[in-house]
Amino acid sequence: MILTLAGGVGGAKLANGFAKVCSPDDLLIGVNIGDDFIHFGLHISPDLDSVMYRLAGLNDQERGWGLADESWNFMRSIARLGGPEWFNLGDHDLATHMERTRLLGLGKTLSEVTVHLSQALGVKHHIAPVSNEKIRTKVKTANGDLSFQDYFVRMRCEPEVRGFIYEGAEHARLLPSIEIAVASSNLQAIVICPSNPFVSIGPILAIPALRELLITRTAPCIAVSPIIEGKAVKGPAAKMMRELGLRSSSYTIARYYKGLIDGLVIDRADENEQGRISKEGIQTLVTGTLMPDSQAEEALARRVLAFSSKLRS
Ligand code: FO1
Repeated sequence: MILTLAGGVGGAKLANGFAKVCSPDDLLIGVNIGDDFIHFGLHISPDLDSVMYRLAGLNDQERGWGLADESWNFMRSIARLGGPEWFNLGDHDLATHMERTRLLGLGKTLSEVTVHLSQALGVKHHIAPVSNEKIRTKVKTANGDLSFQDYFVRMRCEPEVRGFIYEGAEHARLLPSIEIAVASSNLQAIVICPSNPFVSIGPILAIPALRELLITRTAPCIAVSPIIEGKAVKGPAAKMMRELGLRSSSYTIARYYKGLIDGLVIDRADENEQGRISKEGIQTLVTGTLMPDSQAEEALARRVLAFSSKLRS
């Protein structure tokens, strides 16, 4: 059994790679819910949708979020009515938020709804929110605390970050299926996908039960660096590091996860960081980590699995 922890675009890509390599019974994809928010009265779960759409082969590659072959009639009509236009909801994507909100309203949990929606889209693998309870990432900035989507979309990641609050994480119950997976003897590896450590993985690691399980883990835990040559493949991770007074590097990723990971996968471009990372007691796999297509996603998943067997022996 492999447990992957994912958020955002990089997470969805590598999760898809693992879905190509592992059978549904051997893979559990734990997904960040800190980006979730209510908009137009709808419960929107961007990271769950990114993973679900990627595994369904329906995601829009250029945007990195939402569905391909989208239309925008709803947004055009919202604009005509003077409604909020900062967060774009495609007509087909809108159905996902409507149906999720309807099912939640009937008393289903977020994990039950996620199973229902992903199976309806033909996804065979298990996609799970890391908790059925509410966790919301707040970004502390020079001009106050912002909700995640306000910071990320409305303000286009421009405000300088000072820190993060993972509201609700300290009381959130880890999803039982993830708790069982991490504690089970046939867990082969835990993989932290190349997602933003602060706003995609941070909210997951802030769940006490999961952090505890990672510290006392029996299977190797491997992270894949989302930083290559000091830059984030996508998103504000490098900018956040600089604003927090950190160097934007894979070494900073190693320090961030120190104590929770046994191995870090870094790109060939960062081979020179291998020595410093090893000094932190973290083994490294140096390989190509960019995933321009599904073949690259699958190849990286295979290399991470081989790396985990090496760490286990
Ligand atoms: N990101 C944007 O930059 N602009 C948008 O208008 C936008 C709309 C959107 C709608 C649904 C959805 O699931 C995601 C959407 N995203 C948008 C991306 C979203 O903010 C990010 O995927 C995550 O929250 C961070 O990875």
